[in-house]
Amino acid sequence: MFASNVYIERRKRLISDIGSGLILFLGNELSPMNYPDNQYPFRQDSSFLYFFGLNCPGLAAVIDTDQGAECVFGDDLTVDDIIWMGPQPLLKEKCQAVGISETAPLDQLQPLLDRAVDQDRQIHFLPQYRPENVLKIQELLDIHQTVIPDHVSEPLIRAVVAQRSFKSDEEIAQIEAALDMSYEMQTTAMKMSKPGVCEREVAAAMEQIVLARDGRLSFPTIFSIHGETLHNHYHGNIMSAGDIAVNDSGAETPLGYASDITRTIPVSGKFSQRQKEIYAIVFESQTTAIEASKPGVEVRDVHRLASEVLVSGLKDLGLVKGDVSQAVEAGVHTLFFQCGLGHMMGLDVHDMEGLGEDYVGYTDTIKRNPEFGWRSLRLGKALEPGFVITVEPGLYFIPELIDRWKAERKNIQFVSYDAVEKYKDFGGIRIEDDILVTEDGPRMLGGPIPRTIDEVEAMSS
Ligand SMILES: [Mn+2]
Repeated sequence: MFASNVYIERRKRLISDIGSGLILFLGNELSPMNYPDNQYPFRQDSSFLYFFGLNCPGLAAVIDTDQGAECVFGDDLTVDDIIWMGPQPLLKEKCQAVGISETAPLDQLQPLLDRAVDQDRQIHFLPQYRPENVLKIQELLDIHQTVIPDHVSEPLIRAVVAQRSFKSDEEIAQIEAALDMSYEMQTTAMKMSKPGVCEREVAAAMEQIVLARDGRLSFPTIFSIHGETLHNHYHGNIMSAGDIAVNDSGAETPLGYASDITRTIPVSGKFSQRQKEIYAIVFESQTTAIEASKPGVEVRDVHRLASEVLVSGLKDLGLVKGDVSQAVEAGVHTLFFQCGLGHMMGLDVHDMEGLGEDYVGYTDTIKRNPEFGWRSLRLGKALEPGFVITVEPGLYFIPELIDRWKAERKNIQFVSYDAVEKYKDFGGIRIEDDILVTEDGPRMLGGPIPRTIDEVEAMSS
């Protein structure tokens, strides 16, 4: 964990932002896979980690903003537990390391909250995404689970987003530690991707890299020769010469910080001419988007710019015709680029998504565009120094989507369907990097991972 002062300062600011009432944080529980004692690896809630740094199950915390009091609730292991799990530091000891002096057994949480309810005090809590924590809120606060979303605290969401959106130096160092693992993952995948190798061998090698470094995957690996499927988690294809494999993968450090990098790898070691042409368009789109990622610039405008570069490149290849900006205005890019340009990244790979994407990526005046493609843009608002974002344009040739648009004669004035037909077997290309927005402009985080055609080919052959 970080120095205790980091957590103390974060909570201090939260107390002053919220002003009155109690704040209730629920940590995560161990979650069973197939029977109660066989559990998924534990992952603490990211906001709990952010404010309390305590990476163990079975905890809750209450901050009394009126009195400035903070208490962590949890039970120490019994001798029966220690027989199975070994000795652990006492909760009190763990809490001292994050600047909390008051702890209490879990059974004292309910009476404390009951007293607060009796006194008509407000109890702030965040949206819950785990069923057991939904049930805990129902029990603790006597709010039926179906209406809990109506009772979450918008001021608390906003206060948490306001802090977590701006990464401190020690957080940047964590993200770069995750990116060191990404470097190993990506370059290993480039070297391993050969004709006859199964995708899952590469996925397994990447997972070994993070496990051996006391990390884990920050999300299930996407490694596929069918990169046109945006979130393809099937790893059963045998790679052949001429295939390109999309490797969208990330690591998480022991403190919980993520990386998220995508490279597209030529299985034979060399891209074909056609693959080079599409790769070069995505590369130019990404480079342009990264350069544009400066403080004050709205990401929805960067997304539009990146889309225009994509469409302009496709126009040069004869797949699109007409005026490029009018084509993007008409949504032509969404035939080839169906998702968003990127998202915030930090303790969650899609940072704070559990708090509500629109609180993280949009504002009261900058609203999400509900149209196809645009609605998948998780982050649209203006960039500020301290934001860490991903920039991940791509071109995806999805046969079913092409067939549907063609049948509907959709955007027929802009799309040369006869030319697009020839790309239905192409697959997809995505390039993704993690960027810190600074006063001086964008900074690509981590050591450089091969990204140009020449660099990727050199590492892949
Ligand atoms: Mn991403």
